[in-house]
Amino acid sequence: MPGIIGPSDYSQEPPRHPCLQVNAKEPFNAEPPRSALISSYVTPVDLFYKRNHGPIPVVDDIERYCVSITGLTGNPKNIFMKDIWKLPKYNITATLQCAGNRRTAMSKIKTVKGVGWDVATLGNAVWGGAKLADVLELFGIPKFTGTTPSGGKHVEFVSIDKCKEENGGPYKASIPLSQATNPEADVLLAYEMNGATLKRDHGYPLRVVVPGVIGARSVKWLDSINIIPEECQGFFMQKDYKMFPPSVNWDNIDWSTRRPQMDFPVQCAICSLEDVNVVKHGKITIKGYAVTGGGRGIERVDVSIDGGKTWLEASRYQKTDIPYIADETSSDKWAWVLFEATADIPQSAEIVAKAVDTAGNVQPENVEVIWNLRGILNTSWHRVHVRVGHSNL
Ligand SMILES: Nc1nc2c(c(=O)[nH]1)N[C@H]1C(S)=C(S)[C@@H](COP(=O)(O)O)O[C@H]1N2
Ligand SMILES: [Mo]
Repeated sequence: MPGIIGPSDYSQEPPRHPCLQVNAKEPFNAEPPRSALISSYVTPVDLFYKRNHGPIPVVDDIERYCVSITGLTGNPKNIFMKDIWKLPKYNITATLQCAGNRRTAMSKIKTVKGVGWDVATLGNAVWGGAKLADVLELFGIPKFTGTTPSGGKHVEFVSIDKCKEENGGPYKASIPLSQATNPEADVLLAYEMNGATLKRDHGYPLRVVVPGVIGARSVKWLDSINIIPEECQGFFMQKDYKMFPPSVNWDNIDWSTRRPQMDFPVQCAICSLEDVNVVKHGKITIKGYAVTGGGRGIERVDVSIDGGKTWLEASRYQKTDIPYIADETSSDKWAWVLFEATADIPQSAEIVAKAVDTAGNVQPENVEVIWNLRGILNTSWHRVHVRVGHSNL
């Protein structure tokens, strides 16, 4: 595709913040320290987790860069950045979370395959861009379309990066056409993040943002959009990012039995405490995030200081720092909630947090019951241990 190159080595990687915990270097996979997440409702771009499957693409000519749209009757058509900038611009606050968030804790039950992640493989950003529904309308697909006259039912997003899982081919994923053409689903072709031009690590010049859905479907460095009759057959849709029951292992796995994971289930984590923290006296602050998928929003967060025997409800603190946008209204739907509670702990304790979404969905109590061989969707109650001790300082 003109104007953008997918390098085959790591000699052109962008600079990164020294605070990031690097879980894999090539491809670059990193998350911030968990405490960094809770100091602002909108996650600074530098500290936003970075999840890649290949070298970061390089744009050599933004004017020639375009996305090709195929699969409609007639020829492929191109859309250039100048055309995308002309469409109505939306700012959508949405939390992007990798399906592998909290994988390390799951791997402690039994080995899983995948990059190890702590609890910070997510971030909340204000994404600026055009709605995919508007772009598709430009190409003759009306809003609220489930099937095109030629039988198109899914929208596939293809990148330019080179991934070894795709034998050196690009990263790709798809979503249903009905979601893509629904303006309320807020699927964006984003060119901004937190009011500034998208950074290379996050998909410059253009990425998809599918709110409420696991991060894997928000394809970065968009190269083409294809209207297809069946969901994308790429590796990351068919041989990865599927949730299997605990009984499935690498000898009996049949990938075709499961559908690709889309919506993110309800999740939360404590970020003000590490496991294990020693506190000087008994007063602790329990702060963290809670987020759910499908646009459902968070109803409440419960915290416990006795391992889950008794609970108190946390309060929310947030939204004081969206400087960018006055017309932003979407955050209750797609964004996380930051929560806070304080408690006196007389002795060493297990602190627990669990969230409930507006559909009444709750997190599973133990990671054992949701263990799966790829280590995705660890949404079990988050537990940290605190010891009351005397500081030597
Ligand atoms: N082209 C491309 N898009 C991609 C990926 C990728 O490796 N290549 N990784 C996906 C995954 S698994 C996640 S969780 C998010 C991460 O987005 P971020 O790096 O902007 O945080 O991007 C998704 N989109
Ligand atoms: Mo991911």
